[in-house]
Amino acid sequence: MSNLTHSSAWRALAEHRDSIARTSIRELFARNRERVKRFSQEAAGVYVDYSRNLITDDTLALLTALARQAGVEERRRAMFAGERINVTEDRPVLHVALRERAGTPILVDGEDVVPKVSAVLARMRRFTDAVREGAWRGYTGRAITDVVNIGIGGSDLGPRMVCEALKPYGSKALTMHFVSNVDGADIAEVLQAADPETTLFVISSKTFTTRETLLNAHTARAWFLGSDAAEPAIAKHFVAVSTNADAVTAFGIDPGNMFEFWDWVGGRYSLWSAIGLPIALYVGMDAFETLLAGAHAMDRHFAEAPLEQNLPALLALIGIWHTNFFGAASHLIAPYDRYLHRLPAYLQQLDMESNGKSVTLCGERVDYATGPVIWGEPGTNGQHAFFQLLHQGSALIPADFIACMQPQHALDTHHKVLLANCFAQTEALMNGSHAPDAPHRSFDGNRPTNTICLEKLDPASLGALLALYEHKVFVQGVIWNINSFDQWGVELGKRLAVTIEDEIARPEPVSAHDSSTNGLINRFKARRNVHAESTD
Ligand code: G6Q
Repeated sequence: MSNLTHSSAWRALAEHRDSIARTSIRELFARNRERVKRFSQEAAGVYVDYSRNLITDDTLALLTALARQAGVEERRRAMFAGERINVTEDRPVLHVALRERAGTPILVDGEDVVPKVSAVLARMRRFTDAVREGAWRGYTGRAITDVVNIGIGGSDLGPRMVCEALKPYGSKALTMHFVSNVDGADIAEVLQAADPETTLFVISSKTFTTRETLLNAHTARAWFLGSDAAEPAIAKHFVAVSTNADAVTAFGIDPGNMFEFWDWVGGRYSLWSAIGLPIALYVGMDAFETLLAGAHAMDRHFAEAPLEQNLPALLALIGIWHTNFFGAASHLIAPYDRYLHRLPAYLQQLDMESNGKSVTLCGERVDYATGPVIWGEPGTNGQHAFFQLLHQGSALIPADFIACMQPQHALDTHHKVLLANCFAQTEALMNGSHAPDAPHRSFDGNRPTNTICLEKLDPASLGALLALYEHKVFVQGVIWNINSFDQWGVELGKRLAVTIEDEIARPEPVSAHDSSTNGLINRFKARRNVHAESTD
């Protein structure tokens, strides 16, 4: 047994689970007509109703005791103080410093990083203003009309999701494109419609060594130079966002066109850094800074509120309740807002790359479940697809429903219907419905949900919403005693792909792998040859 599952707080929760499992969320509502008042809260403009979970005052007292026992408050302090809490990479974790707009010093190795952050933001402002105002022109003197961000993982998902979410605030003069996949179809689709005279490429890569990004960047560069443009024109059409100035220079981008960030910003936590350059190009620097301010407001709430009233902590603890005490293996994100359609994909990386770990900080294998599978689709589409399983399937799937009170459009009836569906689903999931003569029409109910409400999806509320999830993931990682800030699990596949890429390039068949891998590589080589001969 691990220290965690052996601990008094954990065992008390297990006992409590056995007694509360005999009741239902519906009964808890019947017992206390004011229940929602007790189990809902607002912070940084985000209202969370977490009353539709199988929790009582006792549950929350036991869960917060678990958090305290696990050292959540101490680790929270350590993160904000810039301590090296990412131990396997020996780095601080300071995405919160990127949103520290009050100038409160945050020290890394004795140096205040806040002025560095401000200096990059000022450069981003000068550059994005120039592009948006048409002062930054392409090599033939025409204004930029298209921005292509080339990046993957943390250098793609955040900016892409935010640009989608903030579309109503985006420039009408700029079309944003995001190329991430090494599948040539991704960049080919963008380039076939692009005009080299008016296209700006943002090469986003923290390391500037990522195979996919560099291959796509080289393809874009070759395409650009294949037009009438000559080498010096690259300076007008290629900028980089990276921590690696040498590699950026080697690629052929002037370091003067590089926007810097730092190794204490994790990839999946980097949209707040210069990785957010596409966001700033699209919505303007004022809106980008409002996004930062929204996140900062949630940071202050997370840093200061006691765990009992701390929204990220409460969501984390309720998640732990479901994952570790009720066996929930996945968690649904259901945004009832079309502009948030990339949010589930973004949260998949944030949560699953952070907490998809099974070794503790002490190097021991865990004997409890850690991060769940995160998935989702916007409502109401999901209702007509997989919601069947939520209502009547055999798996317990807790869900976050996200609703905005004000729409981004004038179609009021649509918005009423949308939110009516959102509220109806969570009610149905909780209450179920009993059909004594028709078991196939019975719904057990008792399916837990949180409903997260924003007044309106705007830069400030989006920033706060994303920070809410970041800190939720942090708290869970602390309780599970894992490192939420490394990602060694993605390394092995990357290494093997380099070997296989080399083998594919050679003429002889391979035999060094298992028979399945050998067979697939050799089949591909043989079929490529047949195809090459037939097209000769
Ligand atoms: C995120 C991960 C990963 C990373 C990509 C791209 O936390 O580290 O998704 O962002 O592999 O890396 P580069 O930005 O270095 O190209």
